[in-house]
Amino acid sequence: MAELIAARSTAVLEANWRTTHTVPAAGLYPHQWSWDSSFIAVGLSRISPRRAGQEMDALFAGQWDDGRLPQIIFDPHRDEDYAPGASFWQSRLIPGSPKQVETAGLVQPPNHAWAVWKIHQADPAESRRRSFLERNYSKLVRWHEYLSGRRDRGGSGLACIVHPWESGTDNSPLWDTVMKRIPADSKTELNRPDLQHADAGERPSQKEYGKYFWMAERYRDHGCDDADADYPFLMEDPLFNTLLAVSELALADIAAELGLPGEAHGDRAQQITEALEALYVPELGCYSARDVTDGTVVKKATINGLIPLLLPGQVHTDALLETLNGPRFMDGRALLVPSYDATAVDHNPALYWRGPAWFNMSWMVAEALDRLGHTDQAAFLRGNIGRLAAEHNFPEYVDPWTGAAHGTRRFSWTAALALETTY
Ligand code: 2M8
Repeated sequence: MAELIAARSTAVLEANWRTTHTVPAAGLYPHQWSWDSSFIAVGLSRISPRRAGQEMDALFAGQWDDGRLPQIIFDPHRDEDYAPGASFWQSRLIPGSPKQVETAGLVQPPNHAWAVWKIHQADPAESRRRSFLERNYSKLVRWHEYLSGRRDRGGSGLACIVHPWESGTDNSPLWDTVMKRIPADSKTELNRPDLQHADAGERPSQKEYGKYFWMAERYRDHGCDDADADYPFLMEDPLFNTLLAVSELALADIAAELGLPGEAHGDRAQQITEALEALYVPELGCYSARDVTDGTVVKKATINGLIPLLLPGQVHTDALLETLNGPRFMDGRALLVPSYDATAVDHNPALYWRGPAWFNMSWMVAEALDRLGHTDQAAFLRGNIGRLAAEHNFPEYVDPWTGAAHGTRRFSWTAALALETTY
């Protein structure tokens, strides 16, 4: 079984490779996406550390002067095939943007330092031969400085996201309340090439897209400078900030390997972990998101709120595990972890980030369970990741209860993480 999964995963990754990087899926996602590339590179590192390094190099080529790693690096030949694309962002006109490539102005969750450290660990000799860590350490430090500096819009020590796309969990119920006050009348005409590749019932609605475009326009037209005082979407997300803390710990490991002082990274991870406490919701037994514009914490249980299980020294481990295994999530019958509270009336096991199980999330939960010594449940999730991926042609996401496939197929991070589980 493991050989079959590995062979099929490798074939998907090979087919989705485009000279310098891997696209998330041919058709629906024709450019390079930031956090996808980290997951993809972790998988690639098992079969080709060299290619994993190229994947990250291509991503860092899009870094802005302020340190940000953009959500998307555009393939100039595919501008018609995804919206909003390079012609919407016109990034070269924005001060501080890279001039060799065109990118989005937004970002995605910071799983990059974590990925770089994992790629190094997969083959340290190869990594040293190519100076992989030396090459990337200062870029990662600048990326984190951007997030901890300009993005700490609430002054709480947590980074804010400024658009649902930055969460990676685009139409998560976490954003519903704030989305209500976002206008839907963007100046740009709504163009939905995504609907040529995916069922409309499995994608965000036209109304949501109007709001997504409105926010992206406003952020772009303010020079992507994070200084727009009245900007209406400023959210502290537990998933985003957990990955920042986990990545700070990876930077501490990278610094140690390079013989550099790394205590500041450990301190920073600790500060983020402590600041996250303000996002813990005892009655849900998990973390949630905070709206920085009015200080309210959203009362909804989503997969984002369980990812803090990855934090060492997590004080709510028992409660988080109880929530994971209780009726809101696994309930003794799920094959992979649902993205949204199964007891919620609007849980929909087929709709994008509003119920289905995603392979990257279950993979991160399995990583956390392994670290906590819950190896049986980690093995259960890892086994289902590989099996469901290979059986259903590497779907973007699945029904958590039946395993039925949804979204696009031959999806790269599904393939990469299925491959990873075979090692
Ligand atoms: C989805 O997001 C993009 C926008 O970034 C989209 O819906 O068009 C999300 O699942 C996100 O997490 C992922 O990085 C991206 C590409 O796979 O697709």
